Amino acid sequence: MRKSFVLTVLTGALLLSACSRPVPVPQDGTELWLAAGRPYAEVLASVQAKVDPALPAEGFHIYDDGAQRVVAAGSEAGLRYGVYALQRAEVLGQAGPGIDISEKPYYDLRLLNHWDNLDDTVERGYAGKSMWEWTSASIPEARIRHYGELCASVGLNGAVLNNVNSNPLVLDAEHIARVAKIADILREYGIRTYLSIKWTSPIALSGLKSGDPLDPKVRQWWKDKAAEIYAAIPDFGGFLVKANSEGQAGPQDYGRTHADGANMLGEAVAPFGGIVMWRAFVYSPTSPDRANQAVEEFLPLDGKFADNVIVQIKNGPVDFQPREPFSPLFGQLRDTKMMMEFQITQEYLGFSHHLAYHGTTWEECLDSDTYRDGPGSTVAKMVTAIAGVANTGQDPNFCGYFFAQSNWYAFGRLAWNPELAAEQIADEWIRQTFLKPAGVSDKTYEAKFIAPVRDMMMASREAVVNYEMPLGLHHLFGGTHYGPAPWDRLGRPDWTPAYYHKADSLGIGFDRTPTGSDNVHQYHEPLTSTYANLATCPENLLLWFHHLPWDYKLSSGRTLWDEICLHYDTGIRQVEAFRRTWDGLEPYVSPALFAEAKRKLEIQQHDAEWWRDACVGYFQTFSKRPLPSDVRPLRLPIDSLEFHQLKSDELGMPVFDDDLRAVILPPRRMMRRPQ
Ligand code: GCV
Repeated sequence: MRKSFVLTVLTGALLLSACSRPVPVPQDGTELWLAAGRPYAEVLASVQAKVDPALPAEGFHIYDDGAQRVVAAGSEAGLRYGVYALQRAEVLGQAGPGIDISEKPYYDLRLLNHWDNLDDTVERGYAGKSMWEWTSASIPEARIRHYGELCASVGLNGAVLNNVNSNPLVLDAEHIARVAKIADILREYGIRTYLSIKWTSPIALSGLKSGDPLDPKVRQWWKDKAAEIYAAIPDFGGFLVKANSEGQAGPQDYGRTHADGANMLGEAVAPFGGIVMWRAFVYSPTSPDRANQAVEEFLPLDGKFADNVIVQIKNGPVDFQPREPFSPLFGQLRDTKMMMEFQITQEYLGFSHHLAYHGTTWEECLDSDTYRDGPGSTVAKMVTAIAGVANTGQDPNFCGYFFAQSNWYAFGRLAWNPELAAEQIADEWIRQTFLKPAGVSDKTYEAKFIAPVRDMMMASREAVVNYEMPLGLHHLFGGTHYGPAPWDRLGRPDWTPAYYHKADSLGIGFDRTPTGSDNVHQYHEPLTSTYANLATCPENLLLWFHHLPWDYKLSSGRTLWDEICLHYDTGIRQVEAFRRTWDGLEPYVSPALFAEAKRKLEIQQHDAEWWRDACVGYFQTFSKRPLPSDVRPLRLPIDSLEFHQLKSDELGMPVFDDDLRAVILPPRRMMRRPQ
C-alpha cells in the first residue's frame, strides 16, 4: 500500500470515529436549568405577548394564531411564566405547530425561605456565604437578577431573605433600606420580598420593656414598624416567624398563645395587605415525644388565627429527616390556613455532597392522604401555600453541586403544580440543564444519557435513606447533621439520636402506638390503625412507629437485624452503581460537570460506608448478632468512630483528605456510652 493512501485511510478513519463519537459541550453548571433553552428575551421577541385580564392573574395561555405564536396572560407576571413555559416546551420538543398550553399556579404563595444571616453565614447552607452579601457595601445585582430569572422560570413568587433565627437588626433603618433595594430588583421578576423577624425586636431595637403581644406599646411598635417597611417597600409580603422554638422567644414567654402573637403581627401588616407565616416547628424538651408536639400546641388554637395568618408546617413531625411520615398537623387543623415547609437545602441528606433528588420525597408527602375530609384529602389539598428552605449561596452554581440545583427546580415545579410527577420533573430538569453533545442522535442521547441520569436521580433519595436511616429510623446524626452518631446521648434528650432509636438489648425503634407515645392517634383512620398495626404499618416507617425485637420477622422472612444490615449495605451498593453509571456517561457531559459529580459520588460512597460502619457497628453492640452472610463486613471498628469527631470548616462542611476521606479528629469527651 502506498504511504499517501495509508495516511488518507487513517485520517479518514480518525475523522469517521471523531464524527460518530459524541463531542461534549463545555459547560460549568452556572446557567443551571436555563442552559439549554433559548434566551428569555429571544423567546419573548418571537411571540405576540399580551395581557388579558380575563385570564387568571398568574396564569397564561400559549397558542398559535395562524403563523403567529401568542403568549397571553392575566398579568405581567403571568406573561413571564408563559414565556418561560414556552422556553421549556421548546427544549422538551413540545412546542410544535398547534401548541396549546393553558396553566395557572395551584398555590398563590410559592416562596423560598433563605436562612441567611446578617454576617453572611447561612444556617444549614452548603453553597458558600449569603447570596445577598449583607456585609458588602453594594448589592450583588447580577446574582440577584440571575436568581430572579431562575425563580421566575419555575414560577416562584416570593423570597424570605433572612434566617428564621432572626437578627433584630434586619428591621433597623439601614437594613430596611438595603432590603428595599433587593426588593426593587426581585419585583422585576414577580418576586415579593418577605422578612423573618425576631420576637424581641421591640426590646432590642427600641428598648421596650416587654414583648407581650397584648401590651398596647408592643402592638403600636409593630404597627409603626410595618408602616416604616411598607413606606420603603410598598409590596412587601410580610413576616415569617419562629417563636417559642429552639430558644427563640415568643408570646408564650408572656403567658400568651401562638395565636395572640401571630394575630398581633397580622394586625400590623393587614392595612398594607401583608401576611404572617407563623411556624409550627415547636417542641418542648420535656415532652415524651417530639413528634406529638405541633398538634398538641396548635390544635387547641384552630380557628383562632387571623385571616392573614398562615401556619407554616414542616413536611414531617420531627425535622426534615430523610424519611418521615407527613406531619399529622396537616390533617388536624380545619379552620386555620396551613402552609407547607419543605427543606431544599440538604441538611440531613449529605449537604451539597450527596446526590439526593428530593422530587420523590416531596411527591410522597404531597400525595399522602390525611383523610381529614374523607379519602382524597391529600396533604397537597390541605395546604394553601408552600415554602422551601433554599439551598442557594454565593457559589457560582448557586447550590454547591449541580445535582443539588435539581431540588430548587423540583421545588418550584411542585409549588406551581403539586400534581406533577417527580420523574417528569427530573426528566425536564436533565433536558434543560445538560447540553446535548454534538455527534449524537436524539435516540442515543435519550437511551445513553437522559434515561440513566433520570434513573439515578429517581433512586437517589431512597439510597440515602438506606445508608443513613432505613426502615423508619431517624435522627441518627452527629452535631453538624452530616455524619452518623447513633451513640450520642448527652445533652437535651430530643436532640440526641438515642432518644429516637431507643436501641437496647431487646430491640430498636420508637413506640408511637397506644402503648407508647400514641402519636398514631394524631392521624385519622384508617391511618391510625394502619400505622399502629404491625401487619399493615409500611415497612419503610416500621421503626418510626414501633419498637421491635431484633429477631422480629419482616415480609422478606428475614429478621429485623438482618434487614437493617441489608438496607445499609444496599445503600452503599446503590451509590456504587451511581458511580459506575456516571463513569459511563463521560462521553456525553462536559469535563467540568463530569469531574464534579465523579468527585462528589466518591465522597458519597465513602460517607455511605461511614454511615453503615457507625450505625450497624453501634447497633450490633446491642443486638449481639453477626452480620448476615450476604452483607459485606464493616470496614471501621465502631470504637474508632464512636469516640472521634468529624473535622468541618467554618461553614460546617466536612473537610476531606487527599483520598477524599472525611478527616476524623482525635477523641473527644462527649460521646461516651453509658455502662
Ligand atoms: C433555622 C433544625 C435545624 C436548625 C433550624 C431549625 C428550624 O433544628 O437544625 O438549623 O434553624 O430546624 O427549622 O427552625
